[in-house]
Amino acid sequence: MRVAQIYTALTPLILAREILAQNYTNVTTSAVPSSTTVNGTAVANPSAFVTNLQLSVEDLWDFFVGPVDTANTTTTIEATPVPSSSLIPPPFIGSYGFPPGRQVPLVTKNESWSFPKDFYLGVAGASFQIEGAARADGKGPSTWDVNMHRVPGFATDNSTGDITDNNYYMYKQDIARLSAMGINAYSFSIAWTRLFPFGTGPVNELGIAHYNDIIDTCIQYNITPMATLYHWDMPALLQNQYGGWLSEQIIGDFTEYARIAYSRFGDRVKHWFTINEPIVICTSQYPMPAGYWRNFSIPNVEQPFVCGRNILLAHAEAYRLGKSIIPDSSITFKNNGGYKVPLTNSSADAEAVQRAWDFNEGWFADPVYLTGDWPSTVNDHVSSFLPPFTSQQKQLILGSADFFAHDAYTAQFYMAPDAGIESCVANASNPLYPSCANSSYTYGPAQGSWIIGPAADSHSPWLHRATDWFPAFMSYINTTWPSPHIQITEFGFAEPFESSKTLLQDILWDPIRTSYYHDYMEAILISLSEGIKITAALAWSFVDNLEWNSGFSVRFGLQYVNFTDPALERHYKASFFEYTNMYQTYVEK
Ligand code: GBH
Repeated sequence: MRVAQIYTALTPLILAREILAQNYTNVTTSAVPSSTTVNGTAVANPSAFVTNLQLSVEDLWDFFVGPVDTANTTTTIEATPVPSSSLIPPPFIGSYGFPPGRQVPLVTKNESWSFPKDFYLGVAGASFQIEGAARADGKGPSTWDVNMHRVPGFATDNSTGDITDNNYYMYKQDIARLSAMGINAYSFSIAWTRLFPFGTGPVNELGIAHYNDIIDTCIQYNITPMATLYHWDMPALLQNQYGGWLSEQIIGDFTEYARIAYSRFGDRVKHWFTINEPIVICTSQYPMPAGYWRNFSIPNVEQPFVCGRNILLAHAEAYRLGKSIIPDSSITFKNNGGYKVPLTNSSADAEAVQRAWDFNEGWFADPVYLTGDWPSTVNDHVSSFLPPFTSQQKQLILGSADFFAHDAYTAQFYMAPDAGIESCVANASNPLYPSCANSSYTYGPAQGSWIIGPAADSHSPWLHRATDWFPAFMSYINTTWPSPHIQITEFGFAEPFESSKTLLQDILWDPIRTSYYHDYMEAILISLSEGIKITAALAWSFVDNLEWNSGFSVRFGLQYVNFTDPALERHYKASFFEYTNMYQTYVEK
């Protein structure tokens, strides 16, 4: 038996022991009216009995998660200056390592390209993926803490977020290392469960103090802090009480959380993202693993859309509230998805591409940037089980963003299903239903069936270096969902086989990721030269981290971390130097 399974079996005993140990004297129990019958006689139904038992944050951990691992270092580490020997770019960055006197390939700068002076050269991370310190300082458990500990195989390598990068204690050094590389913006996420251990109710001042210091440290290093309120770490209690994003109750609780974050940090943080990638939350995090959470009997196939409805409303409420608390703020949500290329120029493939946009980006972007409502294809699908938005709700949603934020990693081909779109739309058991857009990573046979670009690590099969499509992608966003400017809030690459390399210097030379950043920065420059207002590039991620269900077996970092080394020391990879080199080469002086 795995440790997690043993623990699941033991939990009721441990909980009972804890309760006795803490001498709960005021436990009362009652039967809410509900009856069943025994031999034809009505009796109280025991499944409706309740208790007023009070649970502390620690009880919650014992109940939901059990013991967690702790890092070697559990106090905040002061930053030490980055030694200049760590800041020497590899010989192939910015020039070529040919010996003097030889012929060298032509390396020139395109003088018609530039990054504006106020362009954000940034990096991004997310609380659950980097912080660790899972039970420290009053933090409550999130759904990710629970699932990773309890659900066998939830992460392919059985990892948890207990320690990961230990950024909760190492953030000062992390920020100093970003500054030493010339980074001027840091996009981090706040763990809801650090501010509100229960998701709602009392505010944890130790959590506030932590993010206060992250923000102050950024400012000390001239790095603009950008905060995301929700990057997937749902308070476990809210998931269990009412289903998290599946209940309208989340709107009020999320808005209260946002209110505290805005009012405590808004004097220094002006850049806010309400929610990271609602598409991913609603389509791949719901339904929650069966048997671990209270079931609210919403059919599995409806859950993504129930979630989508509540997220849109919660985002819109949080946006309006943010603008009232921090008038000089810039707020939006982070949309995501790759560029969608029609496989052929047939009208059926064009329709499939449109449906793919509708059921991905358009699902959230159309309501916020265009109409206050979903695309008609999505509405056609949900109208049988969801109430339409009222005109008040539409007004609330429409315009609830100051700019367009996109996590734009890659591109993919789309085409109509073999049996046609219509027959798929009429058949709910078709695996492509309801979008009914088929997809592929390879060109069609007429183009030789080549892949769209070099593949990333096999644990991230969705990701290819397909940066050539980026300028078309940006002009699509610019014309489809007009907004004052666009930020690339995440982009990055998982170097193939990186986690099977053993030699440090070998790991640090990451050729495909390096070329990804090179080409991506050129693509942004092309978009800028076409007049598209892109104001930020935020690379994912500044350090190797916990890649959700792929655990630590896939790496997105611009810095390497050996997770078996208790010091969790960071090392710059070649790609980091290429990223900043491209910016330095092209930023207006
Ligand atoms: C980002 O999402 C996340 O915001 C970030 O936390 C994460 O670490 C980073 O990506 C790197 O993955 O495997 O075919 O089912 C990027 C968008 C959407 C990409 C879900 C992967 C799964 C596709 N992600 N998608 S598939």
